[in-house]
Amino acid sequence: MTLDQNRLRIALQKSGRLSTDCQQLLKGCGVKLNLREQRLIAHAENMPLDLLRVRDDDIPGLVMDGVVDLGIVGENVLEETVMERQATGQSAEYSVLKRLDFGGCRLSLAVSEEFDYQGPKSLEGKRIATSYPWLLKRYMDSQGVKFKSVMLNGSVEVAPRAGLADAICDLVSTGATLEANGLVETDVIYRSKAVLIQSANPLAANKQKVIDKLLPRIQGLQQARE
Ligand code: PRT
Ligand code: ZN
Repeated sequence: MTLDQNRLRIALQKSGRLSTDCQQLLKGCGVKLNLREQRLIAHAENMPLDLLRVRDDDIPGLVMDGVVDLGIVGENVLEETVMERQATGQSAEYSVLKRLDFGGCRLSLAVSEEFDYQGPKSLEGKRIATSYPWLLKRYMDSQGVKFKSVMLNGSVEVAPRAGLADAICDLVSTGATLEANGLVETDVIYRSKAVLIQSANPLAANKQKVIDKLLPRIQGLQQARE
């Protein structure tokens, strides 16, 4: 199966915290999907729409490079990708079609319970483990604090205990993970929700029609949930 240029292409997280909500959203919009196969691409049965199911980290780039028309991704991943791409001279254009009502979380600094934290200045020259080096740098720059970032794509919360870092900058929702690791949340540096984004490339009229049908339905679903 390949992507058909005449069908609206949407990139979604294949499996993870956003995937169930994304599937529910499409289902609620009346999109009939055949997701039983663990395939990269899924066709909608009742409208000209295809899903590309990938890792969430790949979604902003696929939209910005115009490989897909739309994508659903956390603002945290989106904003991090924008900063990284801008810094490396790649295009980082897109537009937000809709902020969604799921995937809520915050990106926060946290230190161990024993750390005598007196504000961001306490982290001057310290090592901070994170998967979001650009968002972290923007915040620390705004506070005028120099630090060393330790890039980890997983197990960020164990970094202080393992002696890899003095603090962490990680996503938090309930706070249970921080607590279980003896960490205390100190600064919220970014608040995030899932967003529906669109490529900056001009869209064919037949694809725009599909979007015009979906958007009011998403609006209606969200209103009903409020
Ligand atoms: O495989 P793939 O790369 O697609 O997935 P992933 O593992 O990178 O991402 P995933 O599925 O964990 O998260 C996808 C998106 O969900 C994130 O980018 C956020 O936008 C959003 N989201 C919402 C969260 C959380 N809440 C969240 N709590 N993403 C991660 N977490 C993690 C956090 O990193 C920490 O490990 O959950 C833990 C903390 O949770 P609490 O409840 O203990 O505070
Ligand atoms: Zn990811």
